[in-house]
Amino acid sequence: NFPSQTLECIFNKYPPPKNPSFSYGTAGFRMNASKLDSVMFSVACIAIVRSLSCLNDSNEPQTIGIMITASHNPPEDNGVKIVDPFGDMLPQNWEPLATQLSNCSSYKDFESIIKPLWIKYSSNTLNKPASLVIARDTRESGPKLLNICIDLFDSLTNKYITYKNFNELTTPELHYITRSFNDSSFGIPTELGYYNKLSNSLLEILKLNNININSLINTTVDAANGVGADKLISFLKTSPSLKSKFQLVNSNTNDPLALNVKCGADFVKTNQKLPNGIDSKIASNENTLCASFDGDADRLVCYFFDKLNNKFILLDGDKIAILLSRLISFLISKLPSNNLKIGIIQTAYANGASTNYIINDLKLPSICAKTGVKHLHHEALKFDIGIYFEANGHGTVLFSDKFSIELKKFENDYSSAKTLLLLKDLINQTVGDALSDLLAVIVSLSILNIDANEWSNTYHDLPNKLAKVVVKDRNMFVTTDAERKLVEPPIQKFIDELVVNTTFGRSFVRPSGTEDAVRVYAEAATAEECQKLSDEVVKLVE
Ligand code: 16G
Ligand code: ZN
Repeated sequence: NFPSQTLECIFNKYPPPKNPSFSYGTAGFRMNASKLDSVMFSVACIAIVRSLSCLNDSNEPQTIGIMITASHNPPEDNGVKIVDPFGDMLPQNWEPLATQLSNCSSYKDFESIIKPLWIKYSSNTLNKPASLVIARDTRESGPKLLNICIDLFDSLTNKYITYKNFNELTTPELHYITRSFNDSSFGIPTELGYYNKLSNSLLEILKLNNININSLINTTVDAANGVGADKLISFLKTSPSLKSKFQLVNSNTNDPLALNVKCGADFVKTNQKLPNGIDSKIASNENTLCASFDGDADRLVCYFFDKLNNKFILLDGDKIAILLSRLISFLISKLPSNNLKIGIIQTAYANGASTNYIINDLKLPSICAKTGVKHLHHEALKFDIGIYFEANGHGTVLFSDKFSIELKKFENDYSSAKTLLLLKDLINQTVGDALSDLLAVIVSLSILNIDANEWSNTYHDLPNKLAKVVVKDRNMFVTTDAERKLVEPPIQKFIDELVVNTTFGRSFVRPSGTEDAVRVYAEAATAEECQKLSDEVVKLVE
């Protein structure tokens, strides 16, 4: 029961390059869009097999998602990743299969790998079809790449597969929809279902805490000229009462070449400056917060311009994690004692000042995970409330089943318990989500009764620098201790010596998972010391 002829026909329609060397990395496959045709076919096949391998209680294949995006990369790139039934990433032990299949240069090789798996898994499903959902961001190459998957899906009959094509979605919307297909208690698997879940929980939280919509901070959103722009507009159409609180800039999705150019979360975080379209006058308005999404709207950074000191102030993923933690700690403090485990998960890139604040002021456990959302997500699942953010703005808060059970005991007597339960609906439980995180930030400021300036003063970032070093072979760089220490090449003891001689010094070296380069992070008490440490570690790496 293996559709050999159909697969061979489509394989040959989108043949792989001569010596393929693709790799399913931190963010799936990602590269120049012109090279992705054969990869799309492989991914579609893996997604089918993955669906056949994940059965629900009735032994039916669960729904798997395929998202076509290259996030904050330049307009000419694209990429694709697979979303698992619960809305999380493809498990790591499936990644080698994805890599292996994409690197088959003949159909014969391809079939020799996929056929045994396809047959093995479909025999458990009593021949029920695989189930898939697929979407893309606004990139110019998106429709063509998506059609390669559709070409395959339509060539296979209903016996093999059922699927739904959502065309344009943000990455977090597709994660939400994938999960909702498999778990109806999570949500209605449509865009409208997603918008309603966000706005219903938001409006209910406001009502419960006696907050008038007009008193919320005004937000100017830079949508990176990406899919987040179209979706913010759609969201506000479904919740008109919120419309006046949002201003949208960089929303030109008709010009594919404008995507992520001089705007968006990555640009703002990397350059520590305002994006095109937001000048210092707008950004220094009192009671205004600026926010940037990235190209697929799974990352958020906030910021404003401090007119008094003529300074750009960034509120990055670390600051967002701390704000949400403050809100959660505040709400929990109003409840009778409970034994919910709260933890904050960061990566080595988290500013040392934020980690100190977590440990010394919030008195919460701080965990360091490897870079990449899947690693943080995995650690966050170990807590009843797991708050995870990368400094670059990708993150969310995961609430466990025990959290819901415990808080339901208090929900009739304590509005803070009810608010916490509603936060579980407001904050996307599957993956980082710029829109959902932004709403959570706005609510947090309002409930904690602080403005952006007070938020930024929670702690002060240590000066830091991220350098990129192009080396002969980045695979020679092997790390341990959540990427904070190098095992190979043997230069860690020299890095340690430099760090010890720097006030509040910290530095680490890790190979990039998305680019052919090595990254060097340095942090110190002053900008001068930081620059010196960075230069010296870079020299060791070169
Ligand atoms: C990917 C990751 C992002 C991480 C970045 C690091 C996901 C969905 N995306 O874009 O979270 O920060 O890689 O890139 O996990 P690097 O390895 O090149 O430094
Ligand atoms: Zn992204």
